[in-house]
Amino acid sequence: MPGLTAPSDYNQDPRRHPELLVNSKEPFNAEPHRSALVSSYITPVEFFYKRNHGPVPIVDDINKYNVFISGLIENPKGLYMKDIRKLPKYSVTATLQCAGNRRTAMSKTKMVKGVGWDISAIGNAVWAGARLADALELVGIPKCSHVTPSGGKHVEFVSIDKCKEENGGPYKASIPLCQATNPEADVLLAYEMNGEHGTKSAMGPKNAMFPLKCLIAPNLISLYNILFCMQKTLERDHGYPLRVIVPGVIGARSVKWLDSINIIAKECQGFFMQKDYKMFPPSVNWDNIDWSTRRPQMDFPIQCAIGSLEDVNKVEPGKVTIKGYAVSGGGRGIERVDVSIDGGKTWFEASKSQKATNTYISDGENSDKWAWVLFEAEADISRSTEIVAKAVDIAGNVQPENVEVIWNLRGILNTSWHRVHIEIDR
Ligand code: MTE
Ligand code: MO
Repeated sequence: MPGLTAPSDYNQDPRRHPELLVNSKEPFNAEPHRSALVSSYITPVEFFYKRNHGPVPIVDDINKYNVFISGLIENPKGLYMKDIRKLPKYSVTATLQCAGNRRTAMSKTKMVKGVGWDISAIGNAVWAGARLADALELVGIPKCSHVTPSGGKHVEFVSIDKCKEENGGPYKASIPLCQATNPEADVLLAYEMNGEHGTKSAMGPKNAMFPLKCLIAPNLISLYNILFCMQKTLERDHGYPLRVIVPGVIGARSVKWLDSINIIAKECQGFFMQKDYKMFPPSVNWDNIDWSTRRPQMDFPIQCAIGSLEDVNKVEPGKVTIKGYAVSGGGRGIERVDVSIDGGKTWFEASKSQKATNTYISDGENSDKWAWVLFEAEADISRSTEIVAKAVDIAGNVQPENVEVIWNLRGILNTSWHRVHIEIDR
């Protein structure tokens, strides 16, 4: 692939914030602390969870980089970064959530396979880029198409990273053509995240600029960026130079380091679509699993979690702040968040907010229907107890009470009521 290469080892992976909780080093999988996650409506890039399946690709020459669009269309075409940046720019505030979020809690019921995550394999960012629907128009596919004249019904995104699960092949996924070409679905070819300046070069241990960038104050970093790399870009971990963002859908479909787009008749047959990220019933185990019986998971279900309290927090008797996030898939907003301080016997409603705390959010922002809400409640606690949160979305969908009833062998979509035990320190 011109302009973009995929290393076979992790020596050239970027440096990451030392406070991230690392769940796997190679490939790099890490999440922020709960309290850091819920302290801002927009998740700062350095604290945004990172979920890689292989070494992070490297851009050798951004001018040579292009995305080749082909398959069941008349005129295949390569789009260079300059072509994509020429298309109208949209900013979409969208929550990205890994299907494996809260897996560690599910594995306590019974062992599951997969990277362990606490509640922070999720983040809310302002993604900016071109609409996929506009890019597909450049190759002759009209808006809101269900099928191309030659029978294309799905849009496949192919990366270049080397993934063990694909036997060293690239990560890939697809979405239906009607979603890809529907401007209202807000699917983006994103080249910016939170209006930040990404670190473009390989920042391995050998890179001399690293200590400088890491140690100097944030405003000096901005100055460095303004002087040396004017253009805002994604960070390498999040897909530099270009990634797909599919709002309202599990993170696995938002392919990073986009290399090519294929218009295909049947959904993508890659590992991550067909042999992973599918929701099985609790009765299915590794001996009787038949992957073909289930569809690839797309929209994520209603979810919420408390971030201001760790499990088994020791607190002083008195006021406790219960703060967290709530989000639903498919653009369904949050209707309310219920909180209980007696293990779920009685409930009261938390206040919720979607107010931007950052100034750049007003810059061309178009919608927050894909974004989480933060909720907050205060309660007087006098004895050790279990604090619980559960959300309801605008379609009236609720979360399951217990994790046992949704247990599945891959440990995905743990959306059970979120509980934290707190103990009174006397
Ligand atoms: N795209 C590529 N090319 N390689 C990957 O490993 N991981 C996917 C998705 N896109 C992945 C990818 C998964 S499972 C998730 S949850 C999100 O990217 C994570 O995005 P982030 O690392 O920017 O948070
Ligand atoms: Mo994921």
